[in-house]
Amino acid sequence: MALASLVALLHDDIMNDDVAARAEPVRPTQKPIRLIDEKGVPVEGAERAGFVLPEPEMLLDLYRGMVLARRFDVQVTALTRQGRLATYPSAFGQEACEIGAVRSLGEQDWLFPTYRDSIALLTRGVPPEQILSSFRGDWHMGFDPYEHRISPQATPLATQALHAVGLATAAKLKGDDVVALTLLGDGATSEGDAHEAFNFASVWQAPVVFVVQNNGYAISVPFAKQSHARTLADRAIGYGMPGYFVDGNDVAAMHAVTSAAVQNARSGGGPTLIEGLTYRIESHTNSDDPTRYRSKDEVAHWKTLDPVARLETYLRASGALGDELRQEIADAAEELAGATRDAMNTNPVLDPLELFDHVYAAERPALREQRAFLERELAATVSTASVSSGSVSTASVSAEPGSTS
Ligand SMILES: Cc1ncc(C[n+]2csc(CCOP(=O)(O)OP(=O)(O)O)c2C)c(N)n1
Repeated sequence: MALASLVALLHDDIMNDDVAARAEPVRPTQKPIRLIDEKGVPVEGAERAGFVLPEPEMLLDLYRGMVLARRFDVQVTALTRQGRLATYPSAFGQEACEIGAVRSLGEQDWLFPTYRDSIALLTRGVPPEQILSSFRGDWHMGFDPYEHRISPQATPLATQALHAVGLATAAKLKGDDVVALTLLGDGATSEGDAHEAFNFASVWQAPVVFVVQNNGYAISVPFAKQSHARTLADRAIGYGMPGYFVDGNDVAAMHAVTSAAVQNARSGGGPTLIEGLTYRIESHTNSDDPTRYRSKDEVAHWKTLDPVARLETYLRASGALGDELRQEIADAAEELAGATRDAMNTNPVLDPLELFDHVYAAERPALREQRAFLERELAATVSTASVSSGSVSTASVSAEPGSTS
């Protein structure tokens, strides 16, 4: 066959009816989708983009989840400052993104989180001491991924998005009723892994939902220095999947949009990219000083958009949340904080060298070298620590998400 005919045939094959019939992907809205505004008032009209407020019971559940998550987050930040944990990336201010997204999953679905998403794990039922074990410096992840259907909290940016696409594609091939939801930061979308995940999720029509928490910064790098795109949700158009630009501090909107995306994935509609516009109120981790790269006014502005206060105002005004229930939820949050403190009140005996025990059945030379390197480092740390304080800190041997680059 002549080359020209072959090329023509291939062209016909590529431009088949299937491609021609593909629908225009949903285009992200100009303004972020909102259902409840920053004053706690329900939004009407175009800003809702056709989404409706979740039922009062669900809104109360989301409120409870956010109150518990915030109390946990504040407690863990305090414990980290006391030296009980080596590191903790706070999600203060991002509760609506995390809890709105996680609450849209069924028990059979999988979550692929990052280091910042501890409150998402908490909301899905992982006990505090299991969430915090790796942040204390233990070499293992602390919880059973199969029991909770949650992958390890990824520190290398965007790798978890590829894992989510892999699991979702496998589930689709096996005919399992499973959706994978992955949480990414805005900085993570600058990684090649995010591109590969978005692209192949769409090519394979994998049942996966990407939720990007755009909290304005990748450590100290502001969003404007990472992307010239209007929104990250706009990128979905290029990948041929629906994209939604959402007010990430409105848990009602986050839940409504993510639930629709999960439902769409479950019924064979393929992946969705959701961008929640939010803000990290705390520092990147306990080793970061955000005053060096953002202004007091900026932080103060975002505090006025607080996701927990917003839903509380709405629920109180609508009569769904009275004083008694509010107190009950506050008490449950205190109980959780107390249990978290108690669980962290011991110094675990950690042997960092155990890290090497379960990597290969037959240890390789490179690994032996790394073990020897760590042994030398530990010996140096022990001698410095015992000179200065007479004790060894577990903090000195743990990875820190912000310092891995
Ligand atoms: C592949 C990779 N490159 C660099 C880093 C170093 N690093 C740790 S956190 C971070 C910023 C991430 O920002 P973002 O994805 O927006 O998430 P956020 O911390 O704001 O939630 C960077 C660059 C890393 N962990 N992994």
